[in-house]
Amino acid sequence: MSAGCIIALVLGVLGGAVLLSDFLSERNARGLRPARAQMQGLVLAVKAYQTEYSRLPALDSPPPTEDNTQGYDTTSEKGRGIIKILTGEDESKNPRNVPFFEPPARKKSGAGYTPENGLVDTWGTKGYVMILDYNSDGEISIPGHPGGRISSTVIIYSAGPDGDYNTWDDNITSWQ
Ligand SMILES: [Ca+2]
Ligand SMILES: [Ca+2]
Repeated sequence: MSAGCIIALVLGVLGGAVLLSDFLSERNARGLRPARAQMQGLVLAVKAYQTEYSRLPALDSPPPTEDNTQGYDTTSEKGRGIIKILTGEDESKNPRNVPFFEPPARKKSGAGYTPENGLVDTWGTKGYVMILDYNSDGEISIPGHPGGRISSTVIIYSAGPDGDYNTWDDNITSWQ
């Protein structure tokens, strides 16, 4: 192989790598804004539910008396249950059938909502995690930040583009 060929090959590989990293960062960035919007929509839905019914949406009655510090993943059974209350699909917990939350439609990527799979984040793999102030002290411990507390009745976070809840650098949170 001639030197020219090798240089062309190297440039081609480098060019491909640049294109790939551009593609990946664009894909990641594309998910950020809608993820934030969906999480904000959920926070507002919980607060609107609270205003309407003077309690937090809960799966059991009587409701829990301690914050669900581990959170409800919106793709898990519990998380799906909360979403159904907020969308007005669960008449027993939302007797006035108010659609507090309008879930995003399911996309080919797997992102979006179906009653069977729950709400999948904008990167198409993980759910959002919701923590609710069930002990009614107006505060919730910040996950991943020992000792940190935030004044709110609901917080939500996403695993971010990397799909890993434990890597906080890219996680999207409702409180920042
Ligand atoms: Ca609390
Ligand atoms: Ca992460």
